[in-house]
Amino acid sequence: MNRENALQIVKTQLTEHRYQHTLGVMESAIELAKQYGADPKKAELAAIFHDYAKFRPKKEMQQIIIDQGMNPLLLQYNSELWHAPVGAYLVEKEAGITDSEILNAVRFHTSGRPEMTLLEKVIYLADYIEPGRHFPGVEEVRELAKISLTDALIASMKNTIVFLLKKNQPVFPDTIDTYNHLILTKEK
Ligand code: DGI
Ligand code: FE
Ligand code: FE
Repeated sequence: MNRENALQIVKTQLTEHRYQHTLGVMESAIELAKQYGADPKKAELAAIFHDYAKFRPKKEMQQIIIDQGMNPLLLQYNSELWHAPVGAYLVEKEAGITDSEILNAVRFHTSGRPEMTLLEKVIYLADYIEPGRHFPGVEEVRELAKISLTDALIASMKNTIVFLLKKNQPVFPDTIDTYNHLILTKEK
């Protein structure tokens, strides 16, 4: 699928604001892919589709999580987490994307997972640093992304975890596991 077709499909699923965010993620993902040796075409498609399910009704997402045998723990945590795994499922079913690397980049773009692939890391980070993001700490992560994919990823996960802790929100185990794995496997 080419960029134009993909964009046309996601545009029907998103608000204008979220569509602009998607274009930003696309731009950042292609740049990071080229810089760190991931496939820029896969990065482009994964970025375009990463938030595909963002505006699906909660009830629909809940049902998909149950019916498709996804991690039942998801249902106990913030529903903001659901659009990632549900998105991977719907992007395959409705948009006909079959590439498992792209689908996994969509699936793990919110929580991450230990042993993330290069493409998954690129999409996770691009989602965090795309030009439309303005939260505190993002500029430092943008600078780190020029030097080290791992360090930038650790910084973005750390910011996200701290953000959740400050709001007294639970942190999904995959998020913590990913953070721990990155720290434990980081070369000293
Ligand atoms: O969909 P986006 O807004 O572009 O970004 P995202 O897919 O990274 O979603 C992040 C949202 O999910 C953010 O509002 C925080 C919320 N969230 C809730 N629990 C967790 C979580 N995010 C992560 N990474 N880990 C959690 O445990
Ligand atoms: Fe998202
Ligand atoms: Fe996003």
